[in-house]
Order: sequence, then C-alpha cells, then structure tokens
Amino acid sequence: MDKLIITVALTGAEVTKADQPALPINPQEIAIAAEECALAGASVVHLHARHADGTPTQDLAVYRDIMAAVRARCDLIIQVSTGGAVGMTAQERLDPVRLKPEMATLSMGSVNFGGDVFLNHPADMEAFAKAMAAHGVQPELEIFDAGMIATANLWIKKGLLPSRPHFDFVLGVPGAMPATPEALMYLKSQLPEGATWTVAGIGPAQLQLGTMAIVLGGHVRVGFEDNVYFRKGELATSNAQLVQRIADISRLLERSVATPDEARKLLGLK
Ligand code: KMH
Ligand code: ZN
Repeated sequence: MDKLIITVALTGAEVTKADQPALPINPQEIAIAAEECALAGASVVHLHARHADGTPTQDLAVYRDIMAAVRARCDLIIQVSTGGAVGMTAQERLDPVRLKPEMATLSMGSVNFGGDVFLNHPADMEAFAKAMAAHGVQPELEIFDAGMIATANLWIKKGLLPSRPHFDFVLGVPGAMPATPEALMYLKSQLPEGATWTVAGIGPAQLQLGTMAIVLGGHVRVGFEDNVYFRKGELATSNAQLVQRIADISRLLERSVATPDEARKLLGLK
C-alpha cells in the first residue's frame, strides 16, 4: 500500500475562536500551526484565509502572506481553498489560484450546507478547472454528495480534469452525504482508474472514516475545519494533535506516513 498522505485543514471558513480557542486565524498563527502539523506527519495543508476580525476572505494579499509564512517554516504541499465561504462570488473564490499554489480545491457540484446552499454552478466550476490547468495548479476534487463523483467522471472523460485525479470525500456536512462507512464504500466504488482519494469526515467521523481510509488504501484529512474535538466533550488542543493521532494509528496499522516530497510523487505533482 502507498504511504499515507495526511492533509490538515487548519482553519476553514466557518469555525470561530469561540468554537475552538486554538483556531489559527492570522498568517503567523497559520504558519506556526502548519509547521507543528508537518512535524506530526502532515504532508498537505489546506488553507483558508481570514480577515483580522476572523471573518472569511479570499483576498489575494492575505493568501500571499499566509503562503509566504507557511513556506518560510515548512515544506508542506500548499492547497488553497476555492470553496471559500458560502455566499462569496465565484470570481473572489478563484482568486488565490493566481498565486500558483501546488494544489487547489474544486467542488464538483452544489449542495445544501447546514442552513445554507453551497452553490457551485457547472459553468463556474468548468472555468475554475480551466484556470487551474492554465496556472499549473492541481485540483483536488471535493465530493460532498453522490452525484458529484458522476460529474467528475464525466468531466474526466471530456478532458476537463486530470486523467489521474485526486478526490476528497467530504462526508457528514448537514444536508449532504452522511459520514457512514457505506457512503465511503459507495464513493470508493465509483473512482476512476488511477485515482487517489482522501476522506474528510465531519465531527467524530474524522477519526472513524480516517481509520477506514488508512485500511482501504486512501488518504486522510484532519483538522479544525472539519472537527474541533479530540474526543466527545474534549476539545483538541491543536491541529497537530489530530494529525499526530492519525499518524500514530497509521503506523500501528503498519502503514507508513508520507513526507511532503513522497506525497508530491504519489499525487503526481512536479
Ligand atoms: N467553506 C465551505 C463552504 C473548500 O475549501 O474547497 C466550502 C469549503 C470547501 O470549505
Ligand atoms: Zn475548505
């Protein structure tokens, strides 16, 4: 089995310091957290940006500062979010791709998102895919619901997406696909030849589905974006604590953890 790629989603767009006091918000906090996660076994960092007051932003200058601060401290693969936050325009969501990070997320369809709608019009997503290709940025295909993997498979056939795609199954968003073993097995069964995949379980499913992915040959995303707890009723002390636990489980299960350069090879990054 390939070595395990651990992605850490440090901040997200929705979690607040009130939810998780250790949430990294500004570029320095994000970079320090990224370095701690690299030492704990992460190889990819999924980035969201915030204004100083904690509200989400896709501002190029903020992303530039975050990326420079992260690169100064560690060699993690940088993956920017083009999901941003519900309600942002497609144009502002796409902006950080201009900074040519190694990877960026690409949501493969619209979905209810708690009390909101996370809107991903096919025309916008096609424009995102083309912009990523033009900037040499590898998309990570975000799958929140079953129909989205069908769309991805169609787009791969049409040549709109890489022929060896990397997927992220985000399971457990209220209104989207549930965080169950059956849901994960269904999505895995739909993967095209040569694809790699990660699972991002929301809440307690981060640990449970992450452990499944280790056994099944997938990869794992952890971090405060998806889950702020270490266990029921006990907040995690840091993103790195969540990374360390998955790295420890993987090694206990005799699966080694990838360094950033090993992850680059597995993901086909240059
Ligand atoms: N904040 C969510 C609405 C991504 O980063 O690509 C979307 C999201 C997905 O977080
Ligand atoms: Zn995100």
